[in-house]
Amino acid sequence: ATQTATAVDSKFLNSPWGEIQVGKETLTDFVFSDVESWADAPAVTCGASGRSYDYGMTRMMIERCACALAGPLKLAPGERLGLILPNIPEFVVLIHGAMRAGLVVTFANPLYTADEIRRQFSDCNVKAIATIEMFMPVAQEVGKSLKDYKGTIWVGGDDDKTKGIYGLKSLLMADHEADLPKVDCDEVCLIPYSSGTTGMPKGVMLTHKNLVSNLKQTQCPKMMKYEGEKGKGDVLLTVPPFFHIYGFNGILNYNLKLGYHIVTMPRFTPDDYIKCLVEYQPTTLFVVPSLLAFLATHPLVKKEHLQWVETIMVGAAPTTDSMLEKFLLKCEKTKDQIKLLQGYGMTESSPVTLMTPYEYPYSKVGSVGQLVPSTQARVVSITTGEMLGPHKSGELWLRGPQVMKGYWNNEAATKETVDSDGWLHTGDVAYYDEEFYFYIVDRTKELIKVKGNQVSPTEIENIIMERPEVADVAVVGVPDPLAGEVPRAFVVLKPKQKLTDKDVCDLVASKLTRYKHLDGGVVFLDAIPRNAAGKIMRNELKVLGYKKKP
Ligand code: 4UV
Repeated sequence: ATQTATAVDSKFLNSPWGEIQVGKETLTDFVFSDVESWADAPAVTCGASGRSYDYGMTRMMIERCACALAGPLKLAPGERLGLILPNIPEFVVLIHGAMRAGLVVTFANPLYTADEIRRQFSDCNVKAIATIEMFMPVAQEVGKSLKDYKGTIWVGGDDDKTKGIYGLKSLLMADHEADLPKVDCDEVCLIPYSSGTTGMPKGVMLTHKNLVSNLKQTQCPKMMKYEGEKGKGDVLLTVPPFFHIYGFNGILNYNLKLGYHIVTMPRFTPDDYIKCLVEYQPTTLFVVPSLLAFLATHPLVKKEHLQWVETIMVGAAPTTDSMLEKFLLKCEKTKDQIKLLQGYGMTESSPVTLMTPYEYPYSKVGSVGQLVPSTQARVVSITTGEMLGPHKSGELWLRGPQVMKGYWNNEAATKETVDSDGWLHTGDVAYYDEEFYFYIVDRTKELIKVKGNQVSPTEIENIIMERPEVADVAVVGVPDPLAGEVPRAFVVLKPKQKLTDKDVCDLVASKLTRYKHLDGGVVFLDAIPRNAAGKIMRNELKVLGYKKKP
């Protein structure tokens, strides 16, 4: 049975799933509100080392962490903590400890270069960093360049007060006196970075209310029927990073709230992943399309490895019907035996706005689902600005309590992205059918998605423009069977200048993390197509780029 009833007028669509009660809880209080019911059950286990904390212990460590951040580290409410962490159990302790202390967290990909992390952490005034041994040199280097820096928290290491280093274990062991603040749900607690529709990555200000609303929306009993399932011993094996909004709110908090046992992997390798499948027998997998492709097609993955899986959620980039079919074939299971869910989201919307309901009609497998509760949509003609009817593609606009407060320190970008009526202009092209299922078909924004990771063309273009030989440059995404998309640079050289494609690729590789490298190659052109306003005509380049092999 599909839900079809929805209030539609000519201006916008409402969620067919009604409304949620937007609460006043902080994120940490909400996520752990049922913890007494499963205090002894495992909460987070590191799939690599076996290090594990149960729910009661996790909650206690969060409280102690909050006191330590306010006590010895002297971080005041509203100040920023930067995380440079892979997926490890202590991620939960640090991020919720910080939020419990009224701090604002920003997280970075640990594989970012020092430049990339410094740019983000100085932009939002990070005052302390938490990391593991492998990234201590980067953290210390970045920390030195930050104003009023208060210290580095070393997960798995010891104190070295002369260098401003605090071992997490000793912070948690000592009793710190601290008056923890009463945190208001309208306060910002997280600033993840997103390039949005254009330009460099920007800080996305998310409040407790934004993030809690989104958990309530995605766990709405009517839409998801999760009520009776909580705490029944489900196991989640997860790879998507907690330093991205999908990993943090869509996966980590989502499954902690349900009392699931979360198995983390600090690093993905096929062998380690399969070992974890066998050892932990997960009932639930939350993946990005490239990981789904691995499960569906990699010869090392056998149906026995997936025999416990009941639910699989795919999000953060487009997937195809045929990949979902291949996955079912690999499992040798029918659509009735495995729940295949898809979600569509954005950092700017905490992240989920569309999701396939529990009673999923599998004939709609190419759909990213319906509006989650308390969410409204418009599909707007790109040429006329009018609201479009079913089966007509236009820009997707969304509104709801999960939409960000705005971009940090960037009013112009905020105004361009969230209009005065509260509509988030997604920069994605979508249509909906008669039953109000949505289909994402294209992107008008510049963003490139490599294995679900955001790549800002502007960031790469700025680096290439630094070369004196270069007159103009544009970067676009080109399709890739494994990664979804990869960046390709179109370069115009100044007269009589020489530069090889290898020079350009090496330059980008020396400044940016691996997935931002120019795996789509370099194409030299006489001119970059630009419109009258000087804006790069990216679609034209895409058409050109798809035809020309580098
Ligand atoms: O800002 P961001 O990096 O955010 C995300 C968040 C994704 C999700 C998806 C499902 C969940 O359940 C969840 O918790 C989080 O990716 O990138 C936003 C852009 O990524 C593309 C689209 O262009 C967004 O504007 N995108 C995200 N999900 C999908 C997608 C999808 N299912 N299909 C196609 N494109």
